[in-house]
Amino acid sequence: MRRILHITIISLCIALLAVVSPAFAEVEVESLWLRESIPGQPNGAGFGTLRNSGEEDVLLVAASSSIAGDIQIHQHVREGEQMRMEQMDALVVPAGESVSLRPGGYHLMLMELIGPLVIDEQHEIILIFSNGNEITVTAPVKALVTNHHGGH
Ligand SMILES: [Cu+2]
Repeated sequence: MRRILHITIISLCIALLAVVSPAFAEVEVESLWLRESIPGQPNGAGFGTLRNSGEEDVLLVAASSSIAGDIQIHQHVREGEQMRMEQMDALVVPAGESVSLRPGGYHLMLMELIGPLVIDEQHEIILIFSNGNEITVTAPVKALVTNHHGGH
């Protein structure tokens, strides 16, 4: 009797584990926002956090929006004294980790904007991941606020 109960409990545990651990990676997009357009700049930029709660690495492979002719994935790379933007084929979001897209780092580059990005407007951005996830996010336009350290 005791033995049967024991086996039942083990079976239950295995069943629970199967439910709790997803078989494939899960990606979430958090607080995606777009930078207010700078006059004379035909391109825009998007920032936010990509979170991977799954057990496998996932790559952001593409993005699109009706407000831009194309969206590229960019990073900033240092070249001597200067920072320069470089297009990436994909951005890796490691298993169980999150990756931040922020000014001066990784970002979405909105090419050929159909119009300027105005504060408080919202635009839909579609993010496509290597695991087949296609996530549509409504991103607000915000002013670019730089961090002031000291300022004296
Ligand atoms: Cu860029």
